[in-house]
Amino acid sequence: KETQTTALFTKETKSIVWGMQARAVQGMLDFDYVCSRKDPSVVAMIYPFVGDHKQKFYWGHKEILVPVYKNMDDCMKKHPEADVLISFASLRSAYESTMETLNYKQIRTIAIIAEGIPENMTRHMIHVAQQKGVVIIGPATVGGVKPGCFKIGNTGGMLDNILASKLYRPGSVAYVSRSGGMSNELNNIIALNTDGVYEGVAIGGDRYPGSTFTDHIMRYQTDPQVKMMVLLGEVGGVEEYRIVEAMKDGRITKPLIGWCIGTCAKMFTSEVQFGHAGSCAQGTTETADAKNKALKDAAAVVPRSFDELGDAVRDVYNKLVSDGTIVPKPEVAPPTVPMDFNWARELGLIRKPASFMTSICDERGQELLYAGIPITDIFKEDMGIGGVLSLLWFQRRLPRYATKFIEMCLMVTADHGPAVSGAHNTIVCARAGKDLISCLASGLLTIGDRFGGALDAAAKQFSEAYDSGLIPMEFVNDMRKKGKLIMGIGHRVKSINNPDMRVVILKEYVQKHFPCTPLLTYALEVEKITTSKKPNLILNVDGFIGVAFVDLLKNCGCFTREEAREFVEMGALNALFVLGRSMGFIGHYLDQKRLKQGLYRHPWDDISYIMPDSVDPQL
Ligand code: Q5B
Repeated sequence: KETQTTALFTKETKSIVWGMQARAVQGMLDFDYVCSRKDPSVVAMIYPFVGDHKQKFYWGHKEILVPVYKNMDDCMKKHPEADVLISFASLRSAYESTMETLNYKQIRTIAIIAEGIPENMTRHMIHVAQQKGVVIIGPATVGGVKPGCFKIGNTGGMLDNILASKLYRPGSVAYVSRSGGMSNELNNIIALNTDGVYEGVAIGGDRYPGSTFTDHIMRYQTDPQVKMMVLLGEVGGVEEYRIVEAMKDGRITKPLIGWCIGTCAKMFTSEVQFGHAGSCAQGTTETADAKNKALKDAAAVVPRSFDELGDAVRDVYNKLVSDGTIVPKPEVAPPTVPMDFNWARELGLIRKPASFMTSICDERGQELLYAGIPITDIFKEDMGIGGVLSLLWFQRRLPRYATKFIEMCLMVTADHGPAVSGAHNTIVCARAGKDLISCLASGLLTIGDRFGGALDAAAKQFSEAYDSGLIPMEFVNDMRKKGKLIMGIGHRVKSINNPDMRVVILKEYVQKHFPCTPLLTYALEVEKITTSKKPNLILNVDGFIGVAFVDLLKNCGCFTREEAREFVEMGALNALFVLGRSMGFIGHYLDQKRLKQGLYRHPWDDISYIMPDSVDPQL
């Protein structure tokens, strides 16, 4: 049954796009703009998986917002002016959403892009659409285009292609094809050989297309603007014979150039199924050769091969120009649409300095890279957390003794009980009901010069003293004179009588494995002097890691002296304590939650309340 159709699209056509197809929508809006349409052809989108919102698009240079609706009903009610629905629904949801669309009288044309919809469902959709007088284009199609008026989704390709095929203004030639890809080829052939395309529809490659060759050719026959028609059929099916009949019985009177692709099928020894579901000859009448012959017999212009299609189109066009049927119009340049930034960059037309620079990690490729090393190699080489840290923090593949030292630093600083200031704050915060990140942050924010954050300052003070040639005693005296504490010296509970085993472990390792330890030796001399004054003025864990790390940076052979200095300046050494102690703080947070500890309130008897003796009566 042929669907009675008139003009499907005009310069005022408004459509709704089903699916989050931002690129296709932008392509439609760019097409509208080069066609000098007054308004965008896409008024709304439907996307059931996200709530109602707006999507940003370009209208020429300007940014515009297109509403996106979760429910079709809301969308239809808000946009009664839309009479086309372009469905990018998947093959699983296309049937359901099309059936829902058919409930809305405002929609007169539905383009279904999905390929692979079960044939029984397609037939039912077509049946209901025909009853309601709705034209379906597709399934399994790119859609169609009416130059100067409207384009469905991705039809016509990118903007440069649309401009090259002059689809921004109408010509005199209307075509219908099955294939979307071949319709692009037709746009090009027609633009090269005539005054251009008036309208083109790709009905889709399924065995049961929603609208047929005949539906569209008959529309073109009745449209006075169409002066000649092109039919690009293909092997399989009998649709082309309906055109043959219409030509024979005089319903088609306009010149028609026809070609069925797939003539090469005869070169195969067995039956050939081409790309489309419907492109397989079920008998000799369905072969491309048979259909080409029938078209020719019915007085269609049929070239000898597809290669000669352009020549055939040009010959017919020239005749129509010379007999006055077609009067070519003067060309008017279309408005310029700014090129999409990403596309321009891909073409190498523009360059822009990046706002961000990064040199430690690259996740863009097939595999994640840490400082250029693929993550699989990091595991293959068993680089461990010390290796990862050396890549991400120092951009170096440090020697094994160094990465092991980093791991030891993280291990010894991981925790030092609930009484230290950072852990205490984490615990208080956890007991106030806060979340993990807040509690961790509260602990981390406590790290500073006095608690856990003396590594960098110790490294700097000791290095400066050592590099300026001060002997340890001069350094200690100098600091006392200045009234400054030596960073990395002193501990609240550890002393020479109660040595800090963390420092003992690290010292043994460093003295055994590091190539040389001049700064550590210097710091140990300083410790001898300070502990002779007070036994708790030991080289503490912060101080030890600080000076040992300077020895590592300066003597491992991986850094220049300036790089070594810069890492200390940047705070890389305190970072070791921060990272290590984060493990402990998280542990304390989890511990408090596990122990179901309630809100902490400090006892009054542990607070000295010191009020001013009396309030000054003058005040
Ligand atoms: N005096 C750490 O002080 C502490 C002196 C000094 C010269 C010094 C203090 C200090 C520098 C910063 C530092 C990291 C506050 C410590 C850490 C991680 C931890 C923590 C844990 C963990 C301890 C008594 C007398 C006074 C002072 C003099 C003290 N320090 N002189 N240079 N550095 N150090 N921080 O015991 O004549 O009597 O007036 O600030 O390295 O945070 O476990 O707890 O893993 O979590 O309270 O290990 O040393 O000593 O202030 O009462 O001073 O010694 O001038 O002399 P104390 P104070 P005087 S590791």
